[in-house]
Amino acid sequence: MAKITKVTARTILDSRGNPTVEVDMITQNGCYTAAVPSGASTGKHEAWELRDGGKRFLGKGVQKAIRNIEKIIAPKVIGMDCREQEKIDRLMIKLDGTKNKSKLGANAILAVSLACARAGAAESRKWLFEYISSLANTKSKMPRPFFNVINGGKHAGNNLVFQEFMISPRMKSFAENRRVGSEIYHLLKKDLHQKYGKGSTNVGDEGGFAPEQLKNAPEALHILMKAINDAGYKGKVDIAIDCAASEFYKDGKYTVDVKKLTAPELTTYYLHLIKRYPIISLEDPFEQEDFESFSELRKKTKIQIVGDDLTVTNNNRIKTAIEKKSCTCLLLKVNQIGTLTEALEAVRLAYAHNWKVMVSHRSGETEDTFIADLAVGLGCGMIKSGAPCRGERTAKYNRLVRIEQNFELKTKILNTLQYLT
Ligand code: 2PG
Ligand code: MG
Repeated sequence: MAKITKVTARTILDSRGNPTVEVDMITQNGCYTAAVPSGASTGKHEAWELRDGGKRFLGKGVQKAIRNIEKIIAPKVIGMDCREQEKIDRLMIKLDGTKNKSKLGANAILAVSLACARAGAAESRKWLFEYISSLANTKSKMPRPFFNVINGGKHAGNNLVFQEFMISPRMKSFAENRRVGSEIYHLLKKDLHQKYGKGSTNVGDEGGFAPEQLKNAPEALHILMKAINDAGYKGKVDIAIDCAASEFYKDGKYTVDVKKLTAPELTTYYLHLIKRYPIISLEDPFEQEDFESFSELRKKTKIQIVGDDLTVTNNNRIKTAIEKKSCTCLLLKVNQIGTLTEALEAVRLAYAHNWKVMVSHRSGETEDTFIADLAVGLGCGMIKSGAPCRGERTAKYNRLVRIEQNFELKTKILNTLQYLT
């Protein structure tokens, strides 16, 4: 029995300088900590992030969430076995009793849920990723990274409507992918500086450059391709875009580079970009209620169509997207749904319908590296955690290199054992 003896919570600051929740779960053997991230381009249907309102932290305080953890959740989970992840998550869902976790707050519930998984892993003498793979019944695998190197939309104060321009190298190891990502990132910085001057290399919320001078997606893609080619990786690096289209949608039209486009016109624009650039993945190409336009685009291209604001890691929304054939990949964000158990259910549903899964950070992040282990444990093959720059982003990528090193070692030992027997 690995009994929970205490649960405490506190306010920490996220990467944007806003308050967020951190939890310590204490067992007889140790103290296990987890923190909750926060989005900017949040989907309408995401679980509820509880904020205090009022003057403190300009209304963004999380004291109510902390009180809910210490006064409502803690007394119920103390004495339970931290390895009972599902039981504890279901208990919190019941204690909350609302559809979107608006009573206790998804930020309160998730912090406990993630700390519980960490405690459970340690008490089971497992790496967190191994523990997650045992909970999810999946096979661990290193993911390939998607580095967001040019920021736009809500994450930057520039003119780019698409939120994220990502590069994804296809090298043999994660460490090599990280190196290639870093090299391209720095060459891009040099190119931007040369072409547009100093201010163009300031970074956005996720560590990618946010040049005011770039007017549209083709300009961003053009300079990105130059950096990839200059770095010597032509043909070895793919591009992914998160359009976050709900943010530039209003009254039936999408405002893209001054023009107001209908969904079919925007589809034509995407197809044009896909033809010209090595784009392999498009996330949220249309606004969050338009399942139909997603499926129209899906019919017309073979590249990956990712649901984020559309599906919000929520099985009801994912089911609709499956029925309507809107996507081929689920973006997995644990704080969109609020417990690890429900996030794993979303993965199960996605896998059962041959969707891929990409694990994702939020634009407001902490130093917590949980999602690195989550991506490995689920064996989903893809993670996006921003640029290869800024501590809260590199924390995840560096954790993945640590896992890879030890994972390799373990596989080697296993292979030797097989050889010996
Ligand atoms: C997204 C995310 C993460 P945010 O839209 O995919 O990159 O942004 O956390 O602001 O929702
Ligand atoms: Mg997104």
